[in-house]
Amino acid sequence: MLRYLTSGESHGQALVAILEGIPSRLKLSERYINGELKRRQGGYGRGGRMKIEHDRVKILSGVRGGVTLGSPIALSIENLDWTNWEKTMSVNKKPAGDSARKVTRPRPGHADLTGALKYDHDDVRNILERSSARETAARVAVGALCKRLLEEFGIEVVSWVEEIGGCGIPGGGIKRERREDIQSLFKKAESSDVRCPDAGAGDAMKRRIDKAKREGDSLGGIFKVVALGVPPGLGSHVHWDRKLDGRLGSALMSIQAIKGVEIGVGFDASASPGSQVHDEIYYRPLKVGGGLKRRVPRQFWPLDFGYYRKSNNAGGIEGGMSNGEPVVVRAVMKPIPTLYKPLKSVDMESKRAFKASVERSDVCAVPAAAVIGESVVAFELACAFMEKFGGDSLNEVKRSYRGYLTYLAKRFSS
Ligand code: EPS
Repeated sequence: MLRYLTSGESHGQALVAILEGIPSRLKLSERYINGELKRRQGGYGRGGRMKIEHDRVKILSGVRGGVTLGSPIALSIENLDWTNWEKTMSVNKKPAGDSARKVTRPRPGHADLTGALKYDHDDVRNILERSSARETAARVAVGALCKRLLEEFGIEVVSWVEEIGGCGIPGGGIKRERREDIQSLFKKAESSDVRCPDAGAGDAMKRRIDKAKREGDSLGGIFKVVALGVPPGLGSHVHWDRKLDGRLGSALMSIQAIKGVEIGVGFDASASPGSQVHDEIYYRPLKVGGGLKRRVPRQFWPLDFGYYRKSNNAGGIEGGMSNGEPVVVRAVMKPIPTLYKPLKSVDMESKRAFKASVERSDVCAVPAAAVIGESVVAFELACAFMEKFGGDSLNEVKRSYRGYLTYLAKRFSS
């Protein structure tokens, strides 16, 4: 029910996105989206480009008077660096000589070589401009709209960084999965340069980034995304392409430089027997006193349908469906392949081996990747939510959601 496309080159005029399927009458402002764009731009270890860019969205259509119309929403984010690239990236005039800034030396770990072969380009710039992680600014703008929608239903998507270059938080940060504990970790992460809720681990990460920078190297790491307030029943067991875990995995893997995704305990599940992995099911009668009204709160949180778990190794997903517990995913980002330290490659014109260094690069972008992770998770959850409760106006979706919660409370409670 929701879909989007992005377009734009890293040093082109702008990044654009069109998102279709957001219901009408959702309050939305450019300011809200800009807040998310700013979060993505931050993070210790970013390079010179982020000093040039100050990402701001322009909503071109689909919103009137601060509310969505139900029509496709077009967004654009200007590249401020464009003024330095107008000749090189000109749409109409073929750049010549130095202004072409032709690239014939593919970087190991990038899309450069395979992209040039596949798309029949002798200038690697025609590939790297689009494969650049600059594109994620557009995805964060789209994710912001999805977050705005999910907020209406008490669903919150947060993230933090667990590890950078081997320095990490012991135990990954989560002790208990109460909403308040997760919110408090997130708050700490928001005030950290590396988006790490543990101050000691955060300092170690920064020292590690400084060292990599001195050595002309780059670093990857691990981030966690948690979605709170997700009702049971998003996604489905009935078919492979409806499974929520499959969709989240695909969305996270599609972020530039992501090499692995885990849901819940993920790869650790291999070491323990099933009796220690699966989350046992408990039931407590719904709180009395408020009757059905209490059970289906206006703000849709806390979600209480009687059943609960004392652990969340499944990461909130069983059988391809959300089970009412927090949805917990982790992703690993490889070190950025644009290095100051020369790596061996082959010049595509001369076919000679070369070892080249670059002029400008981020040393580490894991804190930014965590924000991008939130955005793609928000999009997938919003999709699954609209599939189940979808309507054309926000009120229609709310009626449907309220009806579902009422049904759960009535049908499966004592
Ligand atoms: C990127 C290279 C750098 C990063 C860029 C991603 O840009 P430049 O080549 O202009 O120095 O800063 O990331 C962004 C611009 C961004 O907004 O995140 C790459 O090659 O992927």
